[in-house]
Amino acid sequence: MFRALFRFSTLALLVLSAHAARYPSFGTLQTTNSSGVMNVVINNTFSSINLFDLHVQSDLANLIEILQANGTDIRVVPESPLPFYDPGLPNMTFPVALVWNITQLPQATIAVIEGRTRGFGNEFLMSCDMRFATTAPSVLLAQLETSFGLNPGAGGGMYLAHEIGRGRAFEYVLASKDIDGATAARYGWINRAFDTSAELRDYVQALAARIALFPAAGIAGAKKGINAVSRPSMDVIIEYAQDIIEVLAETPAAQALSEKFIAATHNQSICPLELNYGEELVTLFQ
Ligand SMILES: *[C@@H]1O[C@H](CO)[C@@H](O)[C@H](O)[C@H]1NC(C)=O
Ligand SMILES: *[C@@H]1O[C@H](CO)[C@@H](O)[C@H](O)[C@H]1NC(C)=O
Ligand SMILES: *[C@@H]1O[C@H](CO)[C@@H](O)[C@H](O)[C@H]1NC(C)=O
Ligand SMILES: *[C@@H]1O[C@H](CO)[C@@H](O)[C@H](O)[C@H]1NC(C)=O
Ligand SMILES: *[C@@H]1O[C@H](CO)[C@@H](O)[C@H](O)[C@H]1NC(C)=O
Ligand SMILES: CC(=O)N[C@H]1CO[C@H](CO)[C@@H](O)[C@@H]1O
Repeated sequence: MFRALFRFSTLALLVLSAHAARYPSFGTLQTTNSSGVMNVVINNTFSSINLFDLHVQSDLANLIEILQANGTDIRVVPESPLPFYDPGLPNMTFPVALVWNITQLPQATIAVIEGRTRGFGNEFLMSCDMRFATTAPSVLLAQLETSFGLNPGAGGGMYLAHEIGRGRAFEYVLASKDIDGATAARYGWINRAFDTSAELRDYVQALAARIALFPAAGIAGAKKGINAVSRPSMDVIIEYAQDIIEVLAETPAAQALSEKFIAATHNQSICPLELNYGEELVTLFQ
């Protein structure tokens, strides 16, 4: 059983799924585990920018199912395409249910960030218990939906309001600004930013190993209490994030902006607009 942690990175590779999975498996996650610590690396080879897309969501949903059962083997179930609404939480859409489920895993979750993580990617980071990054220029975080005529539909703005405060949440969410690792650490968006990858990895592995020493029940119990006072409720996320984005997504303004973005980034491939969205987004409005 995994008492502690799994670690996410925007780095590295390959995968495996030893279990018969409920959703299709795409091999976007590489997991290794020992001594109660599981490392999970997200490497989405279906996307040149490691997009948090349906492939990653499908693989993560399968992993969540294993972790919810505390690492025990799961039953064999037929593969099915991703549903729009989550079958187990029918008033939540699949991605919203996915990040909601991550918040309440019994294990401690630690996100390790070494690249750009925006939009739903940032909502995923906020759903983890802790976040660590480097101060490298490649680290840029953003909750950028407003620039698409949308709102953060999985509750990212709500989590940020709690982590960085109301005024800063408005500044970064409404202006869809990028934040670098050092500033993110100063504001509380992430726990800490390290100067090098080696320091980052050493710190997180030591933290994980330490947490993994302790009995699982205490970790799960402590998480429930912290969640109760720091995480928006399911109803608040549904009513004030998910329901709003569903309406906004249908508006001509939002659809036009998405189409413009897809065209300008050649369907989200590596280009200045993707890499440096916070600075470059103004070109979409010229
Ligand atoms: C992701 O996986 C691909 C294919 O296996 C590999 O070439 C690439 O190096 C991996 N990326 C990282 C950052 O490890
Ligand atoms: C997994 O472990 C946690 C913490 O000990 C416990 O609350 C939960 O009921 C367990 N889940 C299953 C499916 O056994
Ligand atoms: C979320 O967890 C519930 C159980 O609480 C499960 O029924 C559902 O399939 C899970 N969904 C995802 C996307 O992990
Ligand atoms: C969503 O469904 C859950 C049960 O899974 C229920 O507790 C909650 O009240 C529902 N919320 C909304 C806003 O429909
Ligand atoms: C963009 O790429 C995705 C795969 O990442 C593909 O499913 C989709 O059809 C592409 N869209 C366009 C407009 O090329
Ligand atoms: C969930 C998971 O990946 N569990 C693996 C942990 O590592 C052992 C071997 O070290 C595997 O047998 C488990 O399947």
